[in-house]
Amino acid sequence: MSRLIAVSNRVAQPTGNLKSAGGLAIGILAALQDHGGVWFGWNGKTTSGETGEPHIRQVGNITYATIDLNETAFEKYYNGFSNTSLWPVCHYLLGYFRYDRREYDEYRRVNTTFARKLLPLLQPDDIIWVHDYHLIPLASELRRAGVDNPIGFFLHVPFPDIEMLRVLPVYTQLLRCLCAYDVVGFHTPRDLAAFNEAVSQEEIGGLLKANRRNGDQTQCVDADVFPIGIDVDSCYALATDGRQSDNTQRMIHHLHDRNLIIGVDRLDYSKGLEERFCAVERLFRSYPENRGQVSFIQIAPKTRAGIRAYGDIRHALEQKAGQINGEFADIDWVPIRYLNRAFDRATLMEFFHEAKVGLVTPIRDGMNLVAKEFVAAQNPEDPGALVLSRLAGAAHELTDAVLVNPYDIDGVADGIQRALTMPLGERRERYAGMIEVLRRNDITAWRTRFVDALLRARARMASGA
Ligand code: GDG
Repeated sequence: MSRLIAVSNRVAQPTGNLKSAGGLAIGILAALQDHGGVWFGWNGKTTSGETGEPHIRQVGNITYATIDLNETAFEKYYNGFSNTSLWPVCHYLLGYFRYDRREYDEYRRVNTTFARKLLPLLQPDDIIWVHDYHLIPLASELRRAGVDNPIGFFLHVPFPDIEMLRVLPVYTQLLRCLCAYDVVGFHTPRDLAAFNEAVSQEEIGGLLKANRRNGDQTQCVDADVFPIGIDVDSCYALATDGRQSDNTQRMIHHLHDRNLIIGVDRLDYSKGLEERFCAVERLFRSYPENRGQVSFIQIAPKTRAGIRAYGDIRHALEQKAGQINGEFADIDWVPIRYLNRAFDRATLMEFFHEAKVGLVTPIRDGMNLVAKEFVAAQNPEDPGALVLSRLAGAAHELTDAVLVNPYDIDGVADGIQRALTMPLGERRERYAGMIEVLRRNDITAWRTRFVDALLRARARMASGA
């Protein structure tokens, strides 16, 4: 069996419980635990000097190979180009967009560093799977260094329409870099269509061909849809194994048999949290029967603390939660509990299991694993209902959720009310539809389909096709 080399900006700590890991790390770890392999990337430490040799650590069937990064390079590559240029463009949020050529140059340099440090670890039979927007140029760099293993790229965030992409002065370079991969994967058919549209633009078509590994070949990169999934049984087992955490017991005690609405998101402006808080406020205003009867818990661990917009949203949410609680709270009831910290995974699944409504309303999201985890953690006999943004990739699969437009505050409030009052029969039917999709497109299917595409790419190369 070929070794699978997964490469991502950040590698999760082998011994950590992934409390602060995002969806990408959850997905990669599950895929690697399934298949075995190497996980290469940044270890979360910055230094004032040059990047040293990778630190190697074996845990179970996974080899962790991690590097540190120079602090100035990190600032420009990560906080700068990756998260202040690419992230807002991919999420159609130009209010947060900024471009600086020096940051892009550093982004390219860090990708070169990744390639240089990965190179000595590679073996001829390896297949390489690169993850996300931080590392778009990595295949070009590896090819330049003579690597001819199959290399795939998976984009965890949305691929924007070409008109949005054009906001980036370097978009043609990035498209050309994407076409140095053998396989490029997206979450949804919409992302794939946007990518195909972008590369089919005439000016990029020419660049594409020139960039292929064999300059004389004109075959196109194999681009396809690989919706990321979850390990359904493990979510359910964590939710129901009877070892209820202290946090869950306390939460249930304070709930006093009220209905629980739950939201869990990294603290990110793309997750639509301000709009969501407004919708919960509107729920208590438009449907006053919920006052004293329903509690909303929002868990939002901090991320990307080095970027100002992320501090701003934190303050805005603290203010909004305070205002809503100030207006509606009673002696024995608080409408919103806003918890700005991470919980362990088992506790999250237990919270999902207890909740009557899962509230997942990003204003744009590649997929959204929380939506899937919420459904997986439900009691099949008496499941809670999912209220899901149409602008999340997950809405392509979870069509049995109560779908809402996250900008439509009244619409989301109506959606929550619908979920709160949904008859058991309808909840069961919707749950059955969603769990069927989750099982079909689970984490194993995601990994298997992508690895198979890489193996096919290798077979094509071997046959010279
Ligand atoms: C990116 C894309 C795409 C959250 N809080 C805690 C915690 N989490 C876990 C969740 C879930 C993961 O983090 C978040 O995944 P999402 O998919 O919802 O969102 P992103 O982090 O933005 O992920 C996204 C994903 O990559 C995969 O391709 O779906 O669109 O943006 O697993 O449960 N985990 C723990 N404590 C927390 O407090 N333990």
